[in-house]
Amino acid sequence: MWPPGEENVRQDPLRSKAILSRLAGTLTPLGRRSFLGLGAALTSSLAFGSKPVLADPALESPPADAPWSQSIGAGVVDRPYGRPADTEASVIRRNVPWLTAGAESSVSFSPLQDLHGIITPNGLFFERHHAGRPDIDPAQHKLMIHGLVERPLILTMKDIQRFPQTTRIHFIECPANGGMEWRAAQMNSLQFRHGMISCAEWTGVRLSTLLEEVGVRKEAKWAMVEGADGAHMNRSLPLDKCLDDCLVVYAQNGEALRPEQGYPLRLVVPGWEGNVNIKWLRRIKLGDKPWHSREETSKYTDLMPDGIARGFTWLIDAKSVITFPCPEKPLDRPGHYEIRGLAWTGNGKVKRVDVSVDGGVNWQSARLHEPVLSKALTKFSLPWYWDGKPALLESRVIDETGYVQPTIAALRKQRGTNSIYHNNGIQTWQVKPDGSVFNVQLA
Ligand SMILES: Nc1nc2c(c(=O)[nH]1)N[C@H]1C(S)=C(S)[C@@H](COP(=O)(O)O)O[C@H]1N2
Ligand SMILES: [Mo]
Repeated sequence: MWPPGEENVRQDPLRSKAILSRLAGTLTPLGRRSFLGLGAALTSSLAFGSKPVLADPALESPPADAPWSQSIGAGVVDRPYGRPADTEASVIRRNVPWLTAGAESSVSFSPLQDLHGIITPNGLFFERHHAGRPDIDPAQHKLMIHGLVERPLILTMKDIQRFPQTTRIHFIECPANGGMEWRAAQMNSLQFRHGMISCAEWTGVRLSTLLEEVGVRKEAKWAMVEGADGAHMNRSLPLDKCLDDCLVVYAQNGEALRPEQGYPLRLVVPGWEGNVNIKWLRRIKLGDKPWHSREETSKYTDLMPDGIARGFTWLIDAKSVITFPCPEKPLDRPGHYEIRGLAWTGNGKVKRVDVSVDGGVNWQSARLHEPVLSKALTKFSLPWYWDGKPALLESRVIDETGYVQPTIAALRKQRGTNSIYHNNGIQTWQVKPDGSVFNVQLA
């Protein structure tokens, strides 16, 4: 609701001093009063433009016809599979060439700055491959389920599609998202800083249904899940999670999975780190202990300051980011804006998102946009009048378990700076007087 009630305004006295000194001399003093004052300004002027427009004679007759209004457009046969407008050609996945030795074991980041909803279009879903993208013939692809089961099985794609269908919306985030920022802000870009997250509507069969079909032996405690790519990427998953909410999917946003996302079959492990969401899924083996595969020993562990590595850190803790404004989408000029962003948590639903425009001194609750789904991206927004002065924009999510997204400083205090994965620290965007936006970290 706008204007915000008093209960929506929070202050963090610990951060006030440091931040206000950073902004010293450039910002008018902030506090509850200035936010309520801003509320009054917004409600009294609903139009976003400043001039009254009704008297303009240019608005009395229909608009002049542009070239595209003077002829017949293209027919329906030139695009049997649709694609975006040519003028949207810059809205693409991008990779960082220096990050990996080659393009086959690499990552492409989703252009979050150009996306408007909680669903990532299939062609823009981020990619992370360890041995490139295999091209698989679905007629030959099979899923083997064996190990500690009563009736080992090999299923074809046709077999799998006969089981009862389930559809759910979930995000997938690579835990390395933001992994370059443990020591300092490095990537001056929303796409490269946060683009290893995407969200889709997945359709397939519950893993629990398949496990019921093969019959889980009572000694079974773990499942090893393995891909058909050249890496045969594999991970160990506790059986409880497999039986809880994992999906074996063949469709993404209503059509067959894209090859990049694991066509013809992938595992979706809701709310857990991207790496366990095995693509090109070809085998599930049940056992009584974890496998300690490469991906859970030399990778996907977090080296703590005392030299001990945390392992099996599957959960994606609550995280959020402001997607407008951002380095790619600066502000044109002072005036009314809507701060927009995305929040998510592997722990269930997003409960609240707070937004600060002064580096975490004052916080207001943002509006959460429906639908708010479990282990899915959630959209938030907050009206903002930018007065043309420097600002430090931050968002902070609180999930339904009460977990509060930490600052990067707090994360460092706990985990040091050796980690790559699971950086869910609060993002700060610095807005300069010319409207440009920069990735910064506050001490
Ligand atoms: N078989 C297989 N599965 C895989 C991978 C892989 O290289 N091979 N990469 C993993 C990693 S590290 C991540 S973050 C997610 C990325 O999923 P996406 O490419 O659909 O975004 O897939 C996971 N599943
Ligand atoms: Mo990953």
